Amino acid sequence: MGMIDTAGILAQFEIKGAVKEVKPLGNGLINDTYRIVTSGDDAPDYVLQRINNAIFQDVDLLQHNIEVVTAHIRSKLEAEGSDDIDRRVLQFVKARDGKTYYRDEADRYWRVMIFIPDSVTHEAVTPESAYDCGKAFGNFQKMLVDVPEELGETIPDFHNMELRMRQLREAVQNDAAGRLDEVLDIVKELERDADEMCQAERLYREGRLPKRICHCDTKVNNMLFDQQGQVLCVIDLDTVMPSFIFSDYGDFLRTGANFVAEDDPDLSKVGFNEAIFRSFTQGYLESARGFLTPIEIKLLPYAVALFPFMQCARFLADYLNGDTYYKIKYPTHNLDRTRNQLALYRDVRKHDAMMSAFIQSLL
Ligand code: GN1
Ligand code: MG
Repeated sequence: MGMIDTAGILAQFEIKGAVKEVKPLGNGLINDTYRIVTSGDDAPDYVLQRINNAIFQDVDLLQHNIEVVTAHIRSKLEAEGSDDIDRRVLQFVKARDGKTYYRDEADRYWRVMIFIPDSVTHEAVTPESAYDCGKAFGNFQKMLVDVPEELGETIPDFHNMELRMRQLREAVQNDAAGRLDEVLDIVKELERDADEMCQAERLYREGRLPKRICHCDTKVNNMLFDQQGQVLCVIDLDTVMPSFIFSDYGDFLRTGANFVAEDDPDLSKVGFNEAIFRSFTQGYLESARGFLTPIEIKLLPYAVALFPFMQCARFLADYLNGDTYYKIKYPTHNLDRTRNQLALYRDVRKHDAMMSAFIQSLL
């Protein structure tokens, strides 16, 4: 915990019980997270989190989104008579001033949630769990289709492919780290498909594609499971914002359906796992097909390609910029990530027809 005065921070929130222990939780790269173990009858454990306000610059907007979304999900669960509601949606603890976050003297932002008892996270996806993940993320979007107010973007244009190409072109122009020569072929390949990959933004401007409230960070470890392996709820709500539904569908498969991790340098192992694609898609469509428009469904294979493509452009831009955004463990880490995502993109594109046929077969 270093210099952080957890007792002082926790004193700002309306928590029950006495703090017995504070221990690090999870392996997120963006926020710092701690589990607060308490003693005392009916005192729950808590999760204390420092919000990274370098990345999420409008904490007030961010927490407002989270409050609206969790309240909406809670009311949906109540209306359908769901059991165990407190384990199916996150609950935030109010600070003394009534807000769901607290800003300390050092300009750090903190929030506290109730720790969901008997919950675990998983790091790996199997064909069996992919179906449940698809259902859960589809259901998350479904519950939020009728949120009664417009939410802001916690990172403006987060998944806007046109913006990501502009940022890459700028990085190429600047060549700040002097690395352009070794990646020219990759830049060319991305430029070749850039127009196609930017079709969502064009369709949006033409009024043919909606934005909906999405999670925008749909990794398997952003979900809580119970001890029996059933999905409890979706967590890590900082990036919940209006986006194309492709964000949740495509980004899950980018990590979940790659045979290896996104930074594996052995490109011969990178590839698109069809079994996981199939079961995730089946689960997702079971939840989501009722609200998706034909164009959203038709473009699901595009979404599967879009996210490795976008991530490739983002990693490459960061490599060219001299590694200013993503944490790296060695100097060519972002280059390995770039090549990995490009290899995945190429392999996904070989599955375009298969993906479309499979989706058609489910409808
Ligand atoms: C970042 O920190 P992490 O792994 O949850 C990034 C995602 C990228 C991902 C690539 C706010 O997420 O968009 O897909 O790295 N999040 C942000 O590993 O930029
Ligand atoms: Mg996370």
